[in-house]
Amino acid sequence: MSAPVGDIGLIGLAVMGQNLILNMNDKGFTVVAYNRTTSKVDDFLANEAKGTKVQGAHSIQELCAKLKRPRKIILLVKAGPAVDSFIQQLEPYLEKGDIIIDGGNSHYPDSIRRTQELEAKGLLFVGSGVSGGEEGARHGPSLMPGGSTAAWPAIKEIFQKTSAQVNGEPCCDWVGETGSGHYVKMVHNGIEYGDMQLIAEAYDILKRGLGIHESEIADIFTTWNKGVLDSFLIEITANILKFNDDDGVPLVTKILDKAGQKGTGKWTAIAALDAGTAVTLIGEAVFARCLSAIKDERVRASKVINGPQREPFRGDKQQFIDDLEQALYASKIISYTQGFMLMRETAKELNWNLNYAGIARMWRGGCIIKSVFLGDITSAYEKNKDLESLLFDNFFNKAVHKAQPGWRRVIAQACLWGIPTPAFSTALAFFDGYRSEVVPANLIQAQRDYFGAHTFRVVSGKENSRLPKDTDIHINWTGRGGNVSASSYSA
Ligand code: 2AM
Repeated sequence: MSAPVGDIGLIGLAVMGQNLILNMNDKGFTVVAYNRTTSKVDDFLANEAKGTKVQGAHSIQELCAKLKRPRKIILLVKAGPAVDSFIQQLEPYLEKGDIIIDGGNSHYPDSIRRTQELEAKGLLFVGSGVSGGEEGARHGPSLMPGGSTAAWPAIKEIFQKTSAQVNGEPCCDWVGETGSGHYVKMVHNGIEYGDMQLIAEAYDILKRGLGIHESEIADIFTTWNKGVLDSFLIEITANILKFNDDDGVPLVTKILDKAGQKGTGKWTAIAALDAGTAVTLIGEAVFARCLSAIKDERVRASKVINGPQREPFRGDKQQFIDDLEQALYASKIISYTQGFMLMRETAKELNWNLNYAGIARMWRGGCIIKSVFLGDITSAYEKNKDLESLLFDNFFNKAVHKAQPGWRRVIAQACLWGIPTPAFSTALAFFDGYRSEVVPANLIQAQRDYFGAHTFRVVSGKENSRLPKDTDIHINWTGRGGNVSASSYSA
């Protein structure tokens, strides 16, 4: 048998898999392709991959035999049992140090488990986020690999050449240990939910608040796309708003206002609740989709529940539009602040050494949330890799201060109009909470102690004989409840 020629193998010839193969082939790598339904291998070689260096395999054994060592095999198959099934099928043909890479939309706990299971057998596992859809896969996706750190030197060149490039830098870097690649991809998707919700709220305010037509709103977004909001999502929003149906009516106005979701935003919100981190904006973005989905109920409610009389806007329209741009920008800063807080908290819990500047760099190009803004986040973490929060970075601190007055005016006006701004508003509420030295949790602690003897601590400097320092204190608030705290009894 001839010496193996394959630099990398790929299993799963749906569109993403095919496009990623063609992309890697363009970058000079020899890819060996396999698919459960092997007729797809022949179809692919005879059509899309015709005239390329791509090789086919009709069995797992043949695939593994055609790969140079250490073998590298990317799975791009349906998340869930299919991934475990292929790992099982591959194992007998792999040797120590070979690498299985899962590029599908796996949930990160599965990637943590798979890394541990394969490492115990002397194999290496990488769970990689792949973002950018079919187009990204073909011409340069954002790649977020994490898992067995020993695998990185072997896959680095292929991954970084295959990914999107921004200013000559690849949108791919090593994320960190075990399930961190898929974790970061999940947070990326959550942030995408947030960005989309913020843009939708801005559209709603411009349309229902200021009464501006879609074609003009498109122009506003086009202008914004030249400034701090410069991003893929703003760009496509302008294009969508300009797109008319055959009768000249903006197509977007004919689309049913029920948003779908595949679940990655929800995963992020659940992960945030589990980690005890206030990722409120992504949460609101998920809930806004839930509220949109109960269209019939909303229609009934709209008949019987009145909001305020919507007064026409009498102020300076252009000033308000500029305020709205700042509101969007400030809210976006908060959303990314929260997303990075979540990653930091999880990294602490799971002992991951996350590369935050690298994560921002990976998201700068190739993916749905790509933006100029992510370049600024990269710089912030390059300056200080242990940055506690983006709001402590000089650039973002100044930006949010500058945006603050307009941000508040927009939310206040939207409230008066009765136009919902869950994402804008929760961002501002988080901002005001985060910058508060004192929050009213003292009262919550008192209530908890009053009804449940859950105890509280006293403020430093306010101690006395009844309120000792560094002690869990229970007070008999009513004279009836007794003096025993909840740690020793449950009511
Ligand atoms: P198929 O072409 O044989 O259906 C996207 O669906 C990709 O995942 C396809 O390559 C598909 O293979 C593969 N896939 C989906 N479910 C699978 C399963 N249970 N086992 C193996 N491959 C699967």
